[in-house]
Amino acid sequence: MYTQAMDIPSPERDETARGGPRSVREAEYEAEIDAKVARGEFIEAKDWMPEAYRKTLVRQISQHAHSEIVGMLPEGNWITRAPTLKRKAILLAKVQDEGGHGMYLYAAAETLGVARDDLVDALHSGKAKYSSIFNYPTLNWADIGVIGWLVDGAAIMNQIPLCRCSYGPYARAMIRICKEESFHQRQGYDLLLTMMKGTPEQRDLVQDAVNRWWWPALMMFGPHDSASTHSGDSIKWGIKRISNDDLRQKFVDAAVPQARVLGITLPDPALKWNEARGHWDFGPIDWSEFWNVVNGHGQCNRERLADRVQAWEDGAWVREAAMAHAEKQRKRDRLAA
Ligand code: FAQ
Repeated sequence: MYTQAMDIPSPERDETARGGPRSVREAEYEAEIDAKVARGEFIEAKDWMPEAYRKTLVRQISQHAHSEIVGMLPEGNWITRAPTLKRKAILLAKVQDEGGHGMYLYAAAETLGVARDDLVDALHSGKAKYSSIFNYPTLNWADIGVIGWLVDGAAIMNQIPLCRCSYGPYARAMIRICKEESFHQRQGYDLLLTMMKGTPEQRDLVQDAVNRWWWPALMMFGPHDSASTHSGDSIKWGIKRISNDDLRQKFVDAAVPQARVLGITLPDPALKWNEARGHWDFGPIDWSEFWNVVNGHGQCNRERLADRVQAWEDGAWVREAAMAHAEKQRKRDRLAA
């Protein structure tokens, strides 16, 4: 259902996927792909591609799509409690945007020959990952501003280079997504600036939210480069352009002056400008917390998945109605023809 798959049967590709020997033709194709990547050209859905390249794209794009969809939950929780009509309208638009990003990304993944139902099943059964960040709770209104500032800020830092990723459908989806994420980041920062001009209690709420979200935001960039299993291949294939640690550093360098303008303290006593490196040094990340959350044991993992499964089940009638309508339309078209 809903697949836009273009999975053209390829005995050669299937043989290699099973770990069989590479044919001379396949080695030639692979050299062609490497040359295309080196020239900065896109690989498109109908082009031949190495099976491992296709698999890594399906993994990354679908996990990215799941993150956008699960990412609607922490903020969605605050739509009914937004303090003004303006903030409610902004938050509604933002959460809808995240839903849209999930849809573009599922569609991009489908061009690689996978069905959306299978991707969604993998999320619901806990087989597929989604970003660790969405397993933290949103406890006060300032969390909404901090998600915009830090979480969307980290997302943009990671996603701008994906606009130049070697797979055309993913790169093109990222262009629009990044434009929208940029609005998300600004609305979050604006919300925080407003709260910081308010009462001492409002300023305390902002500081409390920053204290809770800072380290999880740094974890969004993925494990340390030395522990990043996929980076080597992904950088070789032009999927990832910048390593996890380099992006994390760029994010810290951008966030420190923004924190100063806001008037909050980042919860890291080791933050220090390093003149020689031309970057901000920062303290060690608690990787045991990161892996704990990634492996399903964070504060909200169970709740998030349960909410997604419930939403999927509640929406079954909509999918069935759409399919029934499409079937009726097809019959009508056949009769008319
Ligand atoms: N959380 O070898 P690497 C957003 C996994 S969207 C959970 O370094 P890779 C918008 C990784 O999958 C946020 N798992 O992996 C928004 C792999 O496991 P696997 C999502 C993580 O792929 C804002 C293993 O660790 N963004 O925020 C995480 O080369 C506000 C080894 O890692 C994207 O998905 C993590 N943080 O690099 C929405 C961007 N990090 O698959 C609502 C696209 C790593 O072998 C509100 N993705 N893992 O089982 C990427 O750029 C990359 O996939 C990375 C990870 C950088 C996330």
